[in-house]
Amino acid sequence: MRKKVTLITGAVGEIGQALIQRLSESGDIDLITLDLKPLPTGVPKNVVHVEGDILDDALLSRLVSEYEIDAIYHLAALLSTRSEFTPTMAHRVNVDGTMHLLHMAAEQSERSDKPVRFIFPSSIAAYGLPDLATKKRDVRVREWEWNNPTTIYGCNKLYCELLGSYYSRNYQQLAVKRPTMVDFRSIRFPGLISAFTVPSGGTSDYAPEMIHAAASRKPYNCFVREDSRIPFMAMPDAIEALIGLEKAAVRRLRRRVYNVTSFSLTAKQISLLVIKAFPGTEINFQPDLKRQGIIDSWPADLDDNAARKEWDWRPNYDAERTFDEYLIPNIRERYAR
Ligand code: AKB
Repeated sequence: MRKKVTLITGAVGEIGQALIQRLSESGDIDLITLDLKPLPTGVPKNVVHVEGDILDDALLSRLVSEYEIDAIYHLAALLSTRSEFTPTMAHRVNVDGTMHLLHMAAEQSERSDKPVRFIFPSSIAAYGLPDLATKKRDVRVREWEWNNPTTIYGCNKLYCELLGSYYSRNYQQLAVKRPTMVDFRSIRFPGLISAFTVPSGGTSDYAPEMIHAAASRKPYNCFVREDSRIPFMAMPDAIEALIGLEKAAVRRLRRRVYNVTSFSLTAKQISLLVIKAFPGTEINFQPDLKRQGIIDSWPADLDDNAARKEWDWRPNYDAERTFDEYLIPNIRERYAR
C-alpha cells in the first residue's frame, strides 16, 4: 500500500517554510516537500524532503508510484520583479512547472479514483488596471474584473488559474469515458509579510524590506512613491487561507479562484508604522519607474466576499495586530539574536 501524503512544492520559499511549520505541528499528516534546495531549518518529523526539479517528469512519476498524493500545495514560482528580468525562465517555472504538476495530479486522481486537491497560490498580479484614475475609482476589485496583467508573472498566474480550471472540468473528456479530474482551488494573494523570512524577487517586497531593514537598524530606500497603495496580509493569515480553502467542502464552492485580503495601506502609512515601532529609522522614497509601474497596475484593495461567504474566510490580523502582535515582537527577537 502506498502511503498517503500531502505534497508541497517550492518548500524553501516564504510560504513553503511557514506552511510546513504549520502542517507539521499538528503531526497528523505526512508531508513530501520538494525544492531545488535543502530545507533551511532542518527536516521536521512527518516530513520527507526531496531535492529536485518540478520539471523533472521522472521524479514526479516516481513520487506518484511511491506515494498516494492526496493534496498538492503547488507553491514553486518566480515572483514578479525577478520574472520581468528572465521571462523565459519565468514561463518555464511558473507555467511549465504548473502544467507538469497538474498532469501528475490528474494521473494520481485516476490511480486513486479520487480527485486530488490542488491548491495554487495566485496573486494580485493577475489584475492590471490601466491607469491611476481607474485604480482610484475601482478600489475593491472582484475576481472577474480587470484580468489584464501587465507583467509576465501576472500572465503566468492568470493562465495557470485557467489551466487548473481546465484540468478540473474537462481534461481528457473526449478521450476517455470517465474524465480524470483534479480538484483545483486557487487564492489570489495580496502582498505577504512574514516576520521570519524576507522575500526576494517580488514587487510588493518594499513593505517587508522596510520593516526588516528598520529592525536591523539600516536606512531604507523605498522603490515606490509614498502614495502607492496595495493590499497586504500577514503570513499566518495566508497559511490559514490556504488550509481553509483546501479543507472547504466541495459542495460550497462556486468558483475555482478566490480573492483574499486583510489590510490595504499606502507605502507612507507603512513607513509611519515602522518608524513608530523603530524610532529614528531613516526611510527615503526613491521610486524605480518599472517597479512603480507594476504597483500602479495592481488594485488598491480586493473584494474577498466570495471567500468569506463560501468557505468562511476571515483574516485574524488587521494592520494593527499584524504590526503590534506579529511583526514587531518576532522581528525584534530575530534581530536581537
Ligand atoms: C510579488 O510581488 O511578485 C508577489 C505577489 C504580490 O504575488 N509578492
